[in-house]
Amino acid sequence: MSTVDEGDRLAAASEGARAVGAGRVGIGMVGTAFMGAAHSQAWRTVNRVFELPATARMAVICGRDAARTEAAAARFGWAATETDWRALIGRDDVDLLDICTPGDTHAEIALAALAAGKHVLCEKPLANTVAEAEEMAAAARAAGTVAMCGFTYRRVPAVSLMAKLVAAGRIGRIRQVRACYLQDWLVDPSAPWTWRLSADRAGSGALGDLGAHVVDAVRFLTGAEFEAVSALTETFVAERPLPGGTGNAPVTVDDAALFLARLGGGIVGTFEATRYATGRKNALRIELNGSLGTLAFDLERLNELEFYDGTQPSGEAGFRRILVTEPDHPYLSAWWPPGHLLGYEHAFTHQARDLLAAIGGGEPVRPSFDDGLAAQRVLDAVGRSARDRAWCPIVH
Ligand code: SOE
Repeated sequence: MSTVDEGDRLAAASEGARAVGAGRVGIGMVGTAFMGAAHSQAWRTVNRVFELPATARMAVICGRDAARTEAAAARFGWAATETDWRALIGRDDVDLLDICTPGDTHAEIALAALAAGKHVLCEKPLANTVAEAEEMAAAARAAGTVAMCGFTYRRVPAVSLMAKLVAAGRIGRIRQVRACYLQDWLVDPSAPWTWRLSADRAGSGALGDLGAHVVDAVRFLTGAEFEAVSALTETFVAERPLPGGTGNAPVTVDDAALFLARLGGGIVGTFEATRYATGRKNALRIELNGSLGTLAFDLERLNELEFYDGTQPSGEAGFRRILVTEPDHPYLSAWWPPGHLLGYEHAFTHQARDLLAAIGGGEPVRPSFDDGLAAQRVLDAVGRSARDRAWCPIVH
């Protein structure tokens, strides 16, 4: 561990020590990869940006490999390390379990944390099956602690603004939804196998990884539940090389999922999640067509929202681009002056903000584990519909 890293780590620990008694919330995070890094950035930043009734203390990070976890602790600013997540459950310096692990471990960790009276932040999708998600949601309701599912895109300011405009009736009654999440990191057949390509580990492929975000965002924006779906899925590359060149492993999940849906309120929609949209790197796109107008968002232009106000005189109507960086836009008053733009990571800091506000100030927390369960039911129905080549109803 380098001196600088040790310095970061001591700074984190001393900051946490200062916070003891000042509404401190000890965080114990399981996972050291991409989501572990993103969540660490959020915990490190949140109290430096937002005035909150609670302060996050980055108490302990947990990973199976001791050396890699030590390196992550030094790099990300965690005060301690563990190699068994069960140790976090028993630590009295951990008030919140932050689960950043593959989907096959979410239920076991979350249930143990809730039973121990901890708050929980669980990465999406909530679980790999509806049964697991039902158990987790019931445990969260019984525990009475704060339990959030990490659908961070609700907290991109432009998406939050989109929800506010819908709720204010600015596009009237929603008729159609058009939503997709397009990536292309598997287009190269030589891209190595990962746990995300195993149904046992990940539950599903693009559907659960990317489609879950689409489902949650549409539930959040419309306030409507998915009622029935008709789907198809495809796996384009059936096996991939194992890292280290020790042979190949089968791909047992979808590479792409496409589905039609009926939602409450008479809404109809078309949906897509794929890792084969060559050239599209991280394009979560949502368009809502209403009786009075349209709103459209693209994650690859995440500071912008397109708005067509159909109430304007036809000679003046047209799509306008709202640059969502004004201080009265959601979360923006804490950041930079208009036009100075936010990024992917800021939604994670907003997620941490809302968690601390819920823990320290009793603010309601969404998306809850019940939201995670609702999304899981849609994912499950899409999988069954694709398998059975038939419409599949969804019972919530
Ligand atoms: C997939 O590549 C992924 O990392 C998702 O797992 C995340 O949820 C999404 O935010 C970015 O893309």
